[in-house]
Amino acid sequence: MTNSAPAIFPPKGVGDAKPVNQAVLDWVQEIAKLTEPENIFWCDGSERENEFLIAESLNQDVLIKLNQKKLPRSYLHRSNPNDVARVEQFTFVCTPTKEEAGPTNNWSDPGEMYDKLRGLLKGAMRGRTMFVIPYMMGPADSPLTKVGFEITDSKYVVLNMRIMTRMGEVALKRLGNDPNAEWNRGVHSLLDVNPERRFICHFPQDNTIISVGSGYGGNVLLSKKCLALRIGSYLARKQGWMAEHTLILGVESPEGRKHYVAAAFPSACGKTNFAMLIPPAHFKGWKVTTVGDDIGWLQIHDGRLYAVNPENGYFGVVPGTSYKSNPNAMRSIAHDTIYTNVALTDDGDVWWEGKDGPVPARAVDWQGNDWTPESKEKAAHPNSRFTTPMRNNPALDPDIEKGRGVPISAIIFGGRRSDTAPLVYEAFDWNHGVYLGATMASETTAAATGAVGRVRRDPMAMLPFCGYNIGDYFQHWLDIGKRLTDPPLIFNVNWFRKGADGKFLWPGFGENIRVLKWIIDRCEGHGGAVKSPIGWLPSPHDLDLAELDIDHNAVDELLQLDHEEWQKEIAGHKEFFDSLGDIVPEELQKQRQQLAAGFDL
Ligand code: GTP
Ligand code: SPV
Ligand code: MN
Repeated sequence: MTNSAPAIFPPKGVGDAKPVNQAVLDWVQEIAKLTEPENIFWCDGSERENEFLIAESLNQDVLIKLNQKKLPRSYLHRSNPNDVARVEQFTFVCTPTKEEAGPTNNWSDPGEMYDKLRGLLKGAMRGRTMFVIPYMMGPADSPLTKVGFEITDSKYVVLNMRIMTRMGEVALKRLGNDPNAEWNRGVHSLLDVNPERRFICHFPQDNTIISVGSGYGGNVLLSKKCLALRIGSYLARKQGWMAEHTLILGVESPEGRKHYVAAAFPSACGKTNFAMLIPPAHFKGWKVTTVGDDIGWLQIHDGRLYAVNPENGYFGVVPGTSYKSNPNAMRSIAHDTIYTNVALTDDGDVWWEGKDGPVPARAVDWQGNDWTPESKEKAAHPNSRFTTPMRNNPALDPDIEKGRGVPISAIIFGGRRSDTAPLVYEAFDWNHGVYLGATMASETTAAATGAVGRVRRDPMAMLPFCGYNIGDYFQHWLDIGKRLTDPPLIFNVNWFRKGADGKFLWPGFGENIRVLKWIIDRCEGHGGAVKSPIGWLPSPHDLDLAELDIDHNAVDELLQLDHEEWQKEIAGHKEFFDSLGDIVPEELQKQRQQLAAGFDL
């Protein structure tokens, strides 16, 4: 059991990378006094340290060694079955007033929450090792870059943070010894991995995160959703930039023209896949490169938006990943990868639903039970994940370390909608685009605990990640628009529309280049479109569908607006805005009225 693992005592030179900043040292002492660990392990992210922690993890059954011939330096981790996804119901934004957190966040009074968490953390690391992880989010020379420290009692967290962030010396160097420097305080403890004692809490005013009772993903890799999005969005509004749940990709035409786009899709709705897209044969000469697959930090420079990826690795959805759907991901996860909650085969390989090749006759499922193709349970958990360094990605963009970021030509919103939302359409202008983002909806997925497949409003794919009042967040988007002289065009896509037979109408994956090309055409001022009440829609002949095996009717269906569905949709927008109350900016109410008028409502 991960939570009862005894303290580890590393050899000399490992675990003693103490930072010089006194503010950090004081804070670590304060947390140590509270949690009473057996010893403190100061992480530096070095190869030697990593080897030591992997050896310890293998000893303590935190990791299982995979077939090193097939998957060099790769390991499997099985989480507690009660702990397999983000827990939105236990995620809190603790601001002085409830209004600051807004209607879409769980709120608690900071004083009360600190008291409760201190109670839970008291003596929580007795007999155990406390790891201190210094990390940096963003390229070394970016003005957007942030430093964080995560204290944790989980080796799995340390091993993952080393992949997901720029960890160790670079972070310490960036922080320096200024006692007033800005840095994020993160505290994580597994406790007894019990959902009743599981809280993911954010204190934006203190730049502090405390997470207890989980050992999984976005709940505990505090750099990711907690810092880069929830605290990040709070800081971004204060400091005039944007922190978004968005991939960033580069797309180069055969003529050598290159654009970058940012695409905000909710969890498990296709960001990693889109960011690593490989075009089909017909699109010879087109090339897509990955800047980021999950989070973008955007700033204004000379009236344009530029984006950096604050992360250093990918924590990606495994099921459905194959050489057919995402070859770049498959190559990335062929080595130096931590797999969580996938199935294990007899020869020490990993398996999951949707992988290439034959289904194994037997395997051990994600819970450690024997599995055969006849089993009712899935072999891999639907939210099983890989953690892999971004440098493993053959399609990594060369400008990943550019401090200013890459210039963004288009922002794409998208959700998982089996009906209503067409394959693609373009907003009339920035403010209309903000409306598209603010009203987007998507079917829930296994990335968070709770019902799957329920349509919910997920503004800008940030519903679970906006660290402050969503009305102020909408206004921040509108305000950013006012500062842009050359704003990106804004689009909405939906890869997931289904036909009457319940099957996806659009082939998706690599074929999404056909939609991306239309988007780029529009950015360059060519590319046909017809005006509709919801925005600019391509006609079938505006999309390059050559050599695509798709029915004409399917294309018509993908691009069609069903008036009845849209009447319901617009009612849904109103219902959502009404549920938020008077915090919705006037401009967005105006946009809604215009949209309704377009449908004679
Ligand atoms: P998070 O890491 O949770 O933020 O997810 P994500 O947005 O990066 O989603 P990801 O690319 O991992 O895709 C999630 C699931 O959707 C996987 O099972 C994919 O195989 C599937 N998927 C991705 N793109 C497409 C597509 O274009 N069409 C279809 N039908 N499925 C897709
Ligand atoms: C998401 O849920 O959007 C993820 C996975 O990217 S997690 O890191 O668990 O949040
Ligand atoms: Mn995500």
